[in-house]
Amino acid sequence: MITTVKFALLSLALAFSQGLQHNYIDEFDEEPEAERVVQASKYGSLWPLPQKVQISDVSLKLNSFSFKIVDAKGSTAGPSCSLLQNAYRRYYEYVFGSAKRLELRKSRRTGPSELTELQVWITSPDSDCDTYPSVASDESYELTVDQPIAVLKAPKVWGALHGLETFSQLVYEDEYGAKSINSTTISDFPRFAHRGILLDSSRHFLPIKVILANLETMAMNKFNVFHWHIVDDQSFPYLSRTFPQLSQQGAYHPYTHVYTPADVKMVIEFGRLRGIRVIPEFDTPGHTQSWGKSQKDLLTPCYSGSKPSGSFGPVNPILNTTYDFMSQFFKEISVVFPDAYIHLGGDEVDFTCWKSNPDIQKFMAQQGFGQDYSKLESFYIQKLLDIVATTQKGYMIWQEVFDNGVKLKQDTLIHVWKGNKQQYQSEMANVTSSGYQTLLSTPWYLNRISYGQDWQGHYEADPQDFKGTEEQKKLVIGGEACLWGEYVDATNLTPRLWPRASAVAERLWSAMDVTDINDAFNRLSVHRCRMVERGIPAEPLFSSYCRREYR
Ligand code: CP6
Repeated sequence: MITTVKFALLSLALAFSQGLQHNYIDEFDEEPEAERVVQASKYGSLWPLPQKVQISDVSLKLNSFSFKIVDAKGSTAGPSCSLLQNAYRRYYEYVFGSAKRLELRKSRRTGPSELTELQVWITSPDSDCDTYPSVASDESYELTVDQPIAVLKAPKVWGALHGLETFSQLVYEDEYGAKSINSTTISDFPRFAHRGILLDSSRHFLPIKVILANLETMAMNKFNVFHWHIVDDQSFPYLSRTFPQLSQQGAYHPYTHVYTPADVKMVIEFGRLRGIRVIPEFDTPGHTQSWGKSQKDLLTPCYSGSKPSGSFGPVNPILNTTYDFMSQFFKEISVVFPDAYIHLGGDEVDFTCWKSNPDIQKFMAQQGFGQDYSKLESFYIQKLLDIVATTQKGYMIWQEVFDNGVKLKQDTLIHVWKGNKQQYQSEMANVTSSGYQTLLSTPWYLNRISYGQDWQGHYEADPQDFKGTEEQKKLVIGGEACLWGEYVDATNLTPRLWPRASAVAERLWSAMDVTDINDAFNRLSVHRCRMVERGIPAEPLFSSYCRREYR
């Protein structure tokens, strides 16, 4: 399985020609690493690296006819747990998928050193099989591979899902396509509980197929939160049962570019079966142009001098009808999306329109806000948070809401997305010293691209790298890689995201001291080929080849 790239000379030649271009094209500010070839890691192609791994030299054969993934005897999740049965099927396919035909020809019984079974043993009295994953879910597992059986032990199904992925990553192939696995002991759990990917389905509509393929790839990388930035200024593809006119008027197309209740259900269940939470974001009061297409009076009319200009700004915070609408809307959202959290946005509110509007000016004066429009923003958010709190949901918000000093419930998650390294580090320090839990995204804006191996920068960033006490560090519950959609649709989403998001996956899952960039390159190169082999068009890290290329 370990691919040693033999074409060092070829890549040298390629790099040389790129080096020549470098003299003429200024934007190419990174030198290709001409000498870099993929080498075997002692950890094989495990990604993200488990917390504790011991791989021995003893290799065992896997035969696609005799090998089975089964429930262990004492397991609290049996044949009735379709989440697990589904996963067994999936991982059997991933382990043997490409080699079954080869083996038909030479399907002799293998010798004495064979692995015949993977037993999956859920140990906790409640397996969580029929529940939704949460931030508190136990995702740990232990895996022992030893002749003649392997045992995967996990308190809950969530750990078992991760363990199955890890098991599949241990399997490799000899030059005849026969599958082997080495005797191995692994004990594993995530460093952070919240490991997310943000996709934006407003700037471009993302077909359900693309979203599901992304969830599948997330599972291969042990991500566990799909942050669905579902609507924004440009379009409103969410089909609301309570307010169907929102997508009828606000989607790019009222039938073809919408997510129906059935679509949303499918995404949520597909995620659940992979241990992935779906957290929707309905961003207000800014980023709401598409909402205004159908909801008259929801947005603030902007003025040009003493007359309305015909354009609209953020949500109108001074009307009671606004809050009636939000109550009804978020009541629906809280039922449609089962996760305990909703992302309420609150970022990038432009005050220009509010400032131009005489009614808003009057309201500002009445409330004693002076000229401080962030007070008006806080006024709105405060009321929105009170509304959402009545739905029993927790909320996530972008950092501006914290920066503006809005009074927040203590369990609010503050999502840090702005600034340079120094700025986001001090933001993390401020948020946590106020006792709030936080999530980091700033270094992981994967919509930004540059020439060269930018995954290394994503790999090096660490959400706990800021000045603060141990208590503060504990309030960092993870991070999210963001793929904003201005320049992304179904044609380029997957290769833009993968394997660059994989770098973030390892930072969020593996131990803090897993920072060896060369070992990461070696494992990630093979992991990337594995994604390709599984039908995911993940882009290459550098000059290289995969045994089975994408087709
Ligand atoms: N849309 C929304 C966006 C962004 C944000 N919110 C964004 C800002 C800067 C960059 C990328 C995306 N497109 N609703 C900020 C959270 Cl570089």
